[in-house]
Amino acid sequence: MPEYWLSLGSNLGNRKTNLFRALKQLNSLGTVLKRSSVYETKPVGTAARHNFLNMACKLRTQLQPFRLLRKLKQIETEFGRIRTERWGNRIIDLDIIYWNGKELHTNILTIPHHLMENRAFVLIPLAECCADLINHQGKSIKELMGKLSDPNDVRLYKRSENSQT
Ligand code: A4P
Ligand code: MG
Repeated sequence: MPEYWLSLGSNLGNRKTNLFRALKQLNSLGTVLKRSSVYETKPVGTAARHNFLNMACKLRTQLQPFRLLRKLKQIETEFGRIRTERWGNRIIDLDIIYWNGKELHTNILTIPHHLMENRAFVLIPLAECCADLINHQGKSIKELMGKLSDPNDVRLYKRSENSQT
């Protein structure tokens, strides 16, 4: 059955609640096998102004990539996400990072996610779950992390803040 690594992000409303509500929704699409801790991250790009909470998870589901993308967008819409500017503030953002070590290059969907390898807010949570995971170019998450320019923009959200309740 397909397995995906996803990145979750929120910088509007109750950010932590948004992440855990999204995880619950993801569980209805299959099984969330692993999740990282929650990280507080400085916004990347000029359009977002508030700090994000980010998390990574591993999802096993029967859905093939395009169907999964459609479901992720549905969840984002149900959360009330309104797409304004690219890279702008959002209640929830759900991105597909990896898919069974396979690649996909289309206008609608690119896997691995085209920017993930430069982004501390994606790589650091992912590394907590799977530092040894090897990407399509034979590089591990750990290796990719070594090249990050902004690792200090990501910090573990406090332990008390990290529980689900
Ligand atoms: N799309 C293509 N490939 C994928 C993929 N692998 N996963 C397409 C998900 N979507 C993919 O996405 C735009 C289009 O990308 C989708 O219609 C889909 O067909 P979107 O979610 O509508 O818009 P977006 O999220 O603003 O664009 P994008 O390019 O996904 O931005 P990112 O990369 O998600 O960046 N700073 C911090 N600290 N933390 C964050 O989480 N997020 C962003 C958004 C900017 N800055 C951030 C964070
Ligand atoms: Mg996105």
